[in-house]
Amino acid sequence: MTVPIDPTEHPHRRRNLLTGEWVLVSPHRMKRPWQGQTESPPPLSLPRYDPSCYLCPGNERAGGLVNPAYTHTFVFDNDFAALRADTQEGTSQNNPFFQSQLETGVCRVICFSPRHDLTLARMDLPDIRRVVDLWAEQIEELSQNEKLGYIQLFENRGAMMGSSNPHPHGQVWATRHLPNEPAKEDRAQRTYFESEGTPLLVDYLSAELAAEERVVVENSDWVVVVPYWAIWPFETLLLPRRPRQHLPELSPSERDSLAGILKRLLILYDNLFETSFPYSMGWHGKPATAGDHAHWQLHAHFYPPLLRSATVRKFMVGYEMLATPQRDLTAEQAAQRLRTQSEIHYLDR
Ligand code: H2U
Ligand code: ZN
Repeated sequence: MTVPIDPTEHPHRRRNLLTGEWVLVSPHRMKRPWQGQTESPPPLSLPRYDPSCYLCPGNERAGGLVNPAYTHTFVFDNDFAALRADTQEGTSQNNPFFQSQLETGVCRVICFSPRHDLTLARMDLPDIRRVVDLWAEQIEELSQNEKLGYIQLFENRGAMMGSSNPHPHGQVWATRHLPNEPAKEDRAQRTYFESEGTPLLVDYLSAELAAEERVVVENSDWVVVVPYWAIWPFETLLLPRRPRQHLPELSPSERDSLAGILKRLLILYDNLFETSFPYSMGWHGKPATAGDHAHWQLHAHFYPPLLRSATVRKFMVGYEMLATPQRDLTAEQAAQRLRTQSEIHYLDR
């Protein structure tokens, strides 16, 4: 006998269409008590300028270079880059047990604002638009380097996500090879496109808009959903309404509306637990290699670790590390919690 799944009661698993991997959903477990680790919340107020911050304008960095007196955004080569641009081409080791390939690349740090005390959630729309333009410029510029095959833009926000500094900043790492996550997404999107003739995430968004229950915020060009297969409690996926393969393709008005939806989403996040919400976010767009990437749809992932409050996070440990990710709160409940927050930042009320 087949029993219909009640997603609010029955343990079930959901498939991530972008990776082919499964997440276990155990909705009945939310009520279990928590006596484990709690985190310290981020400091309540920061100075506009911190003389000891290596990202503030005019300050010296760890490598000895001095930041200019920048007034909007500022990009520099990471002083402790994980990659080097000059490694010899094409060298690999093909021993069946010890396989390796030389990796070539570029690592840069992107300061979003000269203001030490701001976050994207609290920046003005024209300044967030400048960050969008800068992201697009980085993709455009680095894509022209034929040694680079994939450009990853990301932001680690908050000490809980390993950010080394509260000053608003992100990073770009560009590599010759396609990294693991974009490689899985490339395969899944290509397979879907070959059989259906339309991009996977364009059709997925239509299905989410019809279902409504996982939509968090939307505007004329963009939609944010808690994806059906979310792993992190309040994970979201930001999608353009129309087919767009990478950031440089966005029109001026799509960049403005992107700044708008980013701010709205990040305010909902901050309001959820009245804290500067930690997360890792990043953009996935088409690879920088030549060839047909019609199967690619641009999107951003937000992976926030918090679960119950500003101080209780989700741990990805035992079962997650050894078997499959698991969540208690359903994606629908998470979307509902986010959607019903005020759109006015708690610090501005
Ligand atoms: P995270 O906060 O996401 O770790 O990013 C900060 C980056 O800034 C980190 O990769 C670099 C670190 O290597 N950095 C510099 O390039 N110069 C410095 O003076 C300090 C930090
Ligand atoms: Zn600073």
